[in-house]
Amino acid sequence: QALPPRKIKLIGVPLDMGASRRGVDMGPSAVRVAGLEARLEALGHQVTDGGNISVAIAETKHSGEQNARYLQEITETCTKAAGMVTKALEQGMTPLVIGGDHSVAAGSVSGVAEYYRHQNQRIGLLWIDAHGDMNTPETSPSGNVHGMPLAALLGLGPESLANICGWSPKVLPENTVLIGVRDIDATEKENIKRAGVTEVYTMRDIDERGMRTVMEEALRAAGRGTAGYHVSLDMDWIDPEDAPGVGTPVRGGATYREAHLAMEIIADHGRMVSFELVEVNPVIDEHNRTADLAVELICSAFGKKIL
Ligand code: HAR
Ligand code: MN
Ligand code: MN
Ligand code: MN
Repeated sequence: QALPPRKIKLIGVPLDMGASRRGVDMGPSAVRVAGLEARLEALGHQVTDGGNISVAIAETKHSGEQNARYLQEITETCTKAAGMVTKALEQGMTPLVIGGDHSVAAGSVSGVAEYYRHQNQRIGLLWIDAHGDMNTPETSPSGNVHGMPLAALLGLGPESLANICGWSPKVLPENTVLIGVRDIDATEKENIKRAGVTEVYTMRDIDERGMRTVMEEALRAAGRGTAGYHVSLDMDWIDPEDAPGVGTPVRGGATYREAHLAMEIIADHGRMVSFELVEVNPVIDEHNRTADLAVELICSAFGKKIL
């Protein structure tokens, strides 16, 4: 049904030190329990589960600077994630990273960018999220690092995250696209401007212009001059009605069908080089239905069609 078949490398990252609400460290387990491997293999893909990256336990560590708590531990985890992602691509596999909080993206996107850099190519980035994740330690209202990974990838900081793999920035602003945002801090808004990111599609854009139009424009920008794009899907993008089990729910998100349609369009274009799904929080989920939706959306992104 889903062609062409891919070799998929599953990488779990049970990280929750980037968030203040606990529990997204159980995300990889919940998504596996929802049948990720079997459901992808039913589409004709070959899945190799690489297990979970080892992550420090918050209770055993000191949080460090309050404007970017656990930055050191998060950087260590992200560095490991980057290495695994680069290696998967070198082996001809498509990385599928399951978080964990969104700070892991500073690692996974770096790993993808590093692989393509060796081929003198750059990548695009689709950031699908209720939030901008464009804070720096200086602008963050919370000190939570999961509000900072996109700023790191664009080279605004925090420095230790920005410099994973030893270089920065990992993506250019013109190939970086925000989709579905509806909760942006005032200072964060400045950072988006400062970074030069203009491809920002808010929920209002989706309401007014429709998901189809928004996705076509988004994929064009992310794909322009790039080897392809990484998809970073924060489950809080979806309306809490359909995805209650997330770290930081925000009303007014994408509907069940809008979310599927976005993933189906990504699959149709065939230019996705890697995928990541983050912020599933089983502690506040309802009978694992957010994890189940996560698996459904991953299947759509990897080519599952209704007919
Ligand atoms: N903007 C807020 C902050 O930086 C909250 C953002 C973090 N929440 C997320 N990221 N789930 O997408 O603290
Ligand atoms: Mn298998
Ligand atoms: Mn996020
Ligand atoms: Mn978010």
